[in-house]
Parts: sequence; structure tokens; C-alpha cells
Amino acid sequence: MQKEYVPKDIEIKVQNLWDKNKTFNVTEQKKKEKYYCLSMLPYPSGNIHMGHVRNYTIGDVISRYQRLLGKNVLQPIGWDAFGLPAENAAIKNNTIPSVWTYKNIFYMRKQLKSLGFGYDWNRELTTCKPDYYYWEQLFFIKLYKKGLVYKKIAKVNWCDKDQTVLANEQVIDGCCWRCDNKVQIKEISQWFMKITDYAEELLNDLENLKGWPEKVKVMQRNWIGRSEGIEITFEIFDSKEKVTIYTTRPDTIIGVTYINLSINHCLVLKNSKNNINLFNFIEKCRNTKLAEADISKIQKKGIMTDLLAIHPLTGQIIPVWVSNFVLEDYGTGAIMSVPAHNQIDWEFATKYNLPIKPVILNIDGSKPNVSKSAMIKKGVLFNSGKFDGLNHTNAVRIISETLIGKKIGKRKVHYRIRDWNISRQRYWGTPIPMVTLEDGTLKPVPHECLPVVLPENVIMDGIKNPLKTDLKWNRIKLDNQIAFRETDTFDTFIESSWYYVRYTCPNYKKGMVDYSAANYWLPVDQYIGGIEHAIMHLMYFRFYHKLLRDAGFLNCDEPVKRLLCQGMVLSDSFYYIKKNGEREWISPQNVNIKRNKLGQIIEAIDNKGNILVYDGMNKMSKSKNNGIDPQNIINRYGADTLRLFIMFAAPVEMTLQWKESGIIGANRFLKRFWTLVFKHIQKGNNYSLILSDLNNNQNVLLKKLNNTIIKVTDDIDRRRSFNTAISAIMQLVNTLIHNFKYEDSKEDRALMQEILLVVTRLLYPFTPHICYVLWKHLGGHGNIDESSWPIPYKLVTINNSFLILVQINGKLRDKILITDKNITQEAIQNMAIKSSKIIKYIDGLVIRKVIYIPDKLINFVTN
Ligand code: ANZ
Repeated sequence: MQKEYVPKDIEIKVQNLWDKNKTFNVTEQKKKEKYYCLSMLPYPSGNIHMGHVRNYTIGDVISRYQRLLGKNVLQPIGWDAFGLPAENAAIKNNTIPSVWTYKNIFYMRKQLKSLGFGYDWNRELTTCKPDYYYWEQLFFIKLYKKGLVYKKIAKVNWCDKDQTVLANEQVIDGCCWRCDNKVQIKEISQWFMKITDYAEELLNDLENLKGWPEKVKVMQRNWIGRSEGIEITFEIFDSKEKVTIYTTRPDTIIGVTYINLSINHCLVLKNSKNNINLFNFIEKCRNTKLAEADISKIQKKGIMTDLLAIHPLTGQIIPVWVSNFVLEDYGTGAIMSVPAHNQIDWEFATKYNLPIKPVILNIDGSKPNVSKSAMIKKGVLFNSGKFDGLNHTNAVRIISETLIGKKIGKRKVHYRIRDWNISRQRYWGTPIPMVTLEDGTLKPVPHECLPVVLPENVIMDGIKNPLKTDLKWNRIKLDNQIAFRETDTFDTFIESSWYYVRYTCPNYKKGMVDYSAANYWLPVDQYIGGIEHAIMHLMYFRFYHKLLRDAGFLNCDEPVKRLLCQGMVLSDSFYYIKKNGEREWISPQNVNIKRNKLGQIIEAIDNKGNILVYDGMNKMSKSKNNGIDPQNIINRYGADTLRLFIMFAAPVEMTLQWKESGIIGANRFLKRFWTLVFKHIQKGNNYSLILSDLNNNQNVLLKKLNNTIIKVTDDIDRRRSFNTAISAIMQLVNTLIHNFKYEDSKEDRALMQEILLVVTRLLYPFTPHICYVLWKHLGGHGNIDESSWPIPYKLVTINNSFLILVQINGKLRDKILITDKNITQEAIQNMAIKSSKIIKYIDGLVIRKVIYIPDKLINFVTN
């Protein structure tokens, strides 16, 4: 065995062995318990970043742990290879999106291998390959035939810079999630998937996801947004027309002072024909498509129509308004306005001087003051005639029953979630397998013409979409007519909605899913990814699972049992202001830093001598140039060090602060462990452990080992608390290093051998390369990959035992395990004095006094 720990010498060798032996390749074995551990698949952007390293290390730790438990573990990987960055890179570098993508995949695959992740590479998927998206197109047609896919003209969020439609979820504060460009509104024909048909199930099944973070479930619940209320019909005065509104607060009905309609409401459109002001108002508002999140933020504008409505309970005549904040596609697109109790209505009524009529008392029974804002709390009714005095629940019930009895009210459940717009006006994506005939009929591409292969050899000029300009590709002959291919491509979230199923049968040719393989492996036991996917990806993914189930492919209701969302990786960021006033961000790898005693940064200068501003710890990103390249760290310290640091530096769900000192610490620990094993082997490790031969001190150590096994197991398995697991292993190793020099007996050697074999396995999920090698050096049986997870030892002599605390001058220095109930003070004293931990404190000193508390404590007082 080599004396020094040199990761370079061992890591590649071990990785090659894993590759050669196909260690992590699996097949379905009916008799073996399965475990499916999945990390979100990467986008092949060019390089692995620290976020990937964190994500994939967590997955690998769990997978390796589960393997040692004896399970049949599937850990696959693939590439989410379609998407916009490939197009942008192709334009910038004068290349082709497919070439750029495949080159990146080639490089990133190597990087993943250099981190030692135990993937079944036989199952590697690349979503931009026709053999993957073929199934997607086939399934799309199936859904189209089932009526779960449709095309409609819709107002869409349009990003002019990216030249694409964005889903509502992709619009953040009115800007594009990707490029931050202001989003505009356009009306074009779009493909939608009916996720709303599954809204109720998607909501209800959240209850069963016991292994999901509450935070994610809350976000999903809010996104689905179930609302229980009532639709109420108001008659229009002097007309046969009616208007139906949706409200969740029928208890406030007597406080209604006007009706408010969305600009696209049919009554508004009719009325605007002879009302030029109304017409102009609508035209002005048309350019905004409201996402719900915007309602409270936008400037509320409105105009009164010529219509009047009749209050259904009081008979009072109230005006009908139109405004820019009533959503046309929520509820009925019309609301009853209660400015006294709804803040948005209050702002609107105040702006346009509309009456405000309070009808709900404050909680203390006093009348609400609505001169400064609405009183939005629920309470007892007043000002409401025969409903006065009713509390909220009764008022909702009785008023609803009254309206239903008059046949002008109907209970209703609405969902906020909208159908999923899956059309993208981009080239680098799966072609939507539909055509339009000359007569305008829409038709799926016939089965025998699938897949609709995306032409890969294209010119990207950044202006024209190659699918739209390639007349050879986008026109075909069908039914003796010219048919025009759909030139939109799928939202790439479709590819990532079912990849986990295809991993179970990646080479299956007879269909999209091999039923028996898929249902052997699914559901995924553990899924790991970033919290940024809490809504979009994880919602579509659950939706697709249900679609696949209903198509007869799957027999479980949810894709994932347990979900872990890892925190972001942060690092220091620095900049200086350039002459033109812009910030120039300098990579922390090129900054010389001075710190004060507390470790705070007091001076930062870059390689060119610029004095830098310290911007604190920020998420590693290109924009702040504060990413740390994993490859650089692997080259300098090895993959095991990087993996250990990343799992040790913070609890998995918290943010992780990148610190070079932490990397050095992790590396130092592995070196010390290596040296300990080296010295142990030098001293001789050919002894076998007989538990009944162990003395008290040895039993104490064995007990510590047991506690460590129990803690590490619980931390990895139940708590997913990897940092504390590592800490427990480190403590045990420190004890071993400390004890090493005092240990010489046959039993000591045998015990050390046993413990080191255990520690090697406890560490293996985190740092598999070094453990692979040390296991061999220690003479462990077979490969560590095929060994089993340690379980606590039965302590032979422990039953009648008790611990005596040993103090020197009142300070606790050791604990010794006593197994003989009748032991004398003298015997305990002798044992204590011989203890390796005590010797160093009393060496050369005179013991002046010994204080002994039977069964508990012995204290030596020295001069
Ligand atoms: C009268 C009222 C009085 C309301 C009151 C609230 C408080 P959720 O729970 O989110 O479903 N609303 C209904 N349709 C709307 C639309 N298309 N655009 C904008 N707002 C709409 O919210 C339901 C409430 O949102 C409804 O109840 C309605 O205002 C408003 F003290 O009606 B309420």
C-alpha cells in the first residue's frame, strides 16, 4: 500500500473498474427488493457546475447506501437535450444546435464519470434523439384522439428577444424567466394539453405524498388553486340579458354596489359596438394579458358601461363597469363588487367614487371603518336585512341556499391552474406531429410517417426559424393534398415529464413503455432536484404520470415517493466599477483576499491590481462570475474530497457556502484516514475479532462504533442528514487516530481491523474511490461495492456494565466501562491510571487525593 494518499492514482483506476465490470448496471430481479433513485437530468450546457455536483452526489450517496443494504438499485442518467440555449449558442458560434449539444454531452459525460457516480450507463437517454421523441409524438397523437390535446387561438405571453411563447409560469414579474426581457401579448394559434382535467386529482393526491417537502406541496396546492364558491346571476335592467358572476363571499352580497366585467366579456363586446369610449378603453387594455399574480400590482382602470344590473336580493339598480383587472379566463369573467370588504374593489371604488357599503362587523362586534381600506375579515352580518346577525358560516350557507332556491345561484368549484400551452415557436425541439390540410383540417401525422424527424443540418441565422423556411420539410403530401406541417415544437418540459419511465426500458422497441419493467421499478423511491422545479416540472411530471397510467402503461398513481430539494450553492462574489459605470465581476478564484480575525473579508484585489467590492455570498452564476469549476477542484484534490466537502458543508436542503478552507479540511480528513489505515496495516492486521475477549476499554470503543453505525444509518436513511452522518464518522476516526499509539494487543489490532472495515463502508457512499481501495488493502471480502452495510455488534459483556467517569482535577477526561458489579475502588483506580487518555494528564504529577463516588465517578486531584 502506498504511504501517501494520491487521489489521481486511484480514482481513474477505480472508475475504469466500475465501467469494465458494469457494476451499476441493473436488470429487473423479481426476488430482490428494488430501489429507484433518480436525480433530475441535466441540460447539456457545456460544463458540470457545482449545483449538479451537489444534486448528483446526494443521489449517489443514497444509491450506494441502498446497494449496500442489498437492494437492486437503479440510478440512471440522461440529457435534457432540447432547448433554447443550444440555438443561441449555435448562432453565436456559427454552428448547429445538434453539434453543440452532442459535443457538450460528450464532455459532460466524462465529467460525471470523473466524479464517480454509479450510473447504469446502459440506460443513458438523450431527449433530442428521434428514438426518444418518437414515443412522445406517438403519445401526443393518442392524447389528441382522446381529446386531451387541442389547438386554440390564445393570447400568449410573447418574448420578442427569444422569439417564443412563454407559459404563465415562465413569466416572472412581467419579464421572461430566461432573458428578463419584457413580455408582450400576442394572439396566435397554440397547442394545449388539458391539465385542468386532472386538477382535482393533482390536488387530492398531494395528501398521499408523505415523503414530499411540505413547502413543495403548498406551492403546488396554490398553483392548482381550488376555489369553492357560488355563481350568481344578475338580470340586466330593461333587457333580456343576464350576467353571471363568481364569488367566494356570498355573505357580502348585500354590500354589492356595482358589477365589474372583464374586457372580453360578451356583454362588453356587444355594448361597445355603440359606445365609442368603451370601445377605445377595451382596445387600450387589450395589450395586457393578466397573469393572476399581477392583479394586485397593476394600476386599476375601468369605465362604466351603459348597462345597469338588478340586485337579486334587494332589487336595487346598480351600474355595470368594465375593468382591466377582472380576469377573462377565471370564474365567469365577471364579479360582484363589494368595495367595503374586498381591497381591490375598494381601490377601484375609491378611484371612481363608487358607493362603499359595509355589511360585515368587526370581530369585536363594532362597525367597520372603511374610509381608509376595506375590512376583509370574516364576521357577523349587519346592514343586510333579514340576514343580520348571522355569522360567516351560516350567512354563506343561508344566502347560498336562498339564491339556489330562487334558481339564480349555483355552487361551483373553480381551479386557477390553466391548460398547459405546449407550443413553442422554436426550432430545437420535438416537432409537433400534426399537419394542416389545404382545406384547413387538422390531422395527426400518420403512424407510418413517424417520427417526424427534426432536420439537424440547418443554418441558424438568429432571424429565421429553419423549420418555417425549409419548404421541403414543412410540406408533405397527404390524402392527395398538400399538407402543411406544424412548425411549432414541444415545450421541453414534455421531454422531462416522462424520462423517468423510459429509463426503466430505454431500449424497448415495441412501445413507449415496457409494462413489466416500468411497473417493477416505479414509483421512483427517491427523486432529487432543485426547488426551482417545485411547480412547473414537478406538476407536469405528476400530470404525465397520470396520463401514462390512464393510457394503461403504469399501475401506480404518483411518480415519486420521496422528494428531496437540495439548496443552492453560493460563493463569494466580487466586482469593480468600470469606466463606463458597469460592474466587472471577478471570479473568486482570481481574487487575493485579506481577512480579519473573525474571518471577515477586509480587502480584495484581483490579479490586475483592481480594488474590488465584496458583494457577499451569492448563488454561483455566470452573471456574477462566481462559479467554481468542479473540474478544477477534482484536478487539485480529487473527486472524493469534492464529494465529501459538498455533503459535509451544509444540510442538504440549505444553501451551501463554498469555502476553499472547507475543501482543504475535507482533503485533510481523507489523508488522515488513509494514513491511519496505512499504519494499521504496517503494524499488522491479521487478527480476527473475538468479542468475548475484549477488555473494558475495547468494549467502550466497540460501543462507540455501534453508536456511530446507528447514527450514520439513521442520518442517511430516515433524516437525510448527511452532514451529521459525516461528522459522526469523523469523530470516530479521530478517536481511532488518538487511541492508535496506545494500542498493541492482539485484541486491539483485531478490533481496529474490524472498525476500519466498518468505517470504510460507512464512508463508502460519500467517498467511494478511496474506500474501494482501502477495503482491498484491509483485506475486506470481495469488492466493497458488493459488501453489506454494517450493523451494530452484539456487545458480549455489556449487560451488567456501567460507565465510570474519570476526572482529573474535576475535569472529565475519560469514561471507562465496568462490567463487574463488585469491583473495588482500587481496581477502578488502577484501570483509570492505565487508560491512554488519562496517562498524558497525570504523567509526572503526584496524585494527592482520590475522590470516588461508587458506580459513578472517580476524580484524581494532583498537585
Ligand atoms: C365578491 C367578494 C367579496 C369577493 C369579498 C371577495 C371578497 P379565489 O378565492 O381566488 O377564487 N373574482 C372572481 N372572479 C374573478 C375574476 N375573473 N377576476 C378577478 N377577480 C375575480 O377568489 C374569488 C374571488 O375573486 C371572488 O369573490 C371575486 O371577488 C374575485 F369581500 O366576490 B369575490
